[in-house]
Amino acid sequence: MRKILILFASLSFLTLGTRAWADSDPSNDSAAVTIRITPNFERGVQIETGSVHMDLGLVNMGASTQTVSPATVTILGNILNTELNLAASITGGWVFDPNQTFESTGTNQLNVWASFTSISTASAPAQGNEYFRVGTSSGAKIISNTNLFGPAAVGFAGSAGIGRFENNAGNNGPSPADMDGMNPNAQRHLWLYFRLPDTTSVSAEQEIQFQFSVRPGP
Ligand SMILES: [Ca+2]
Ligand SMILES: [Ca+2]
Repeated sequence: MRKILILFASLSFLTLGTRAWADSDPSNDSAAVTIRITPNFERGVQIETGSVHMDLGLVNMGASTQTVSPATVTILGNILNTELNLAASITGGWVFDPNQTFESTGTNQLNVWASFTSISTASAPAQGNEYFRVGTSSGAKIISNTNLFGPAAVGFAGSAGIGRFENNAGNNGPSPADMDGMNPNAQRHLWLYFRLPDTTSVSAEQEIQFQFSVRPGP
């Protein structure tokens, strides 16, 4: 019995010997410094129209015409996940057609489409369900009650999928054509398609301008 008591006392002493005690002011037992760095990022867009015929010339009333060479749109900068907004205007007296239909019915109402493809698409696409299509959520037609349009999202603002002015390749096409979440140096081809109204009240040349601006995705 005496041996057991001695062993117990020895174990208790060992336990007490390894116990740590807090010092009198624990608040200064560690210190840290925080450095702040803000990325000086850049987000931009560039359009090259080198071989695009910008003057489509004399076009018959009710007829269709389109750009036969693409304008190349390049995403610039060093930050990921860039998307585009499109604004457009007509100078000369005409207005945009107000409906997501293939034909306009009103005097001076110009049907205008803008479609993006991957840069592997080198020849002008035909109008159909994939390119220059109509539709409220994914149509490629610019509609307005006036000569001014937008700015409106190309693709989807806040999400991904097959949005406006994109082709049906959407997010999963055989080649990159998605207009959602693009990264620096991404390139797309822009094609423009027009169908004239059957009647006009003005004879002057009509000038259609397309303006792209960047926005952060998704
Ligand atoms: Ca998006
Ligand atoms: Ca998309």
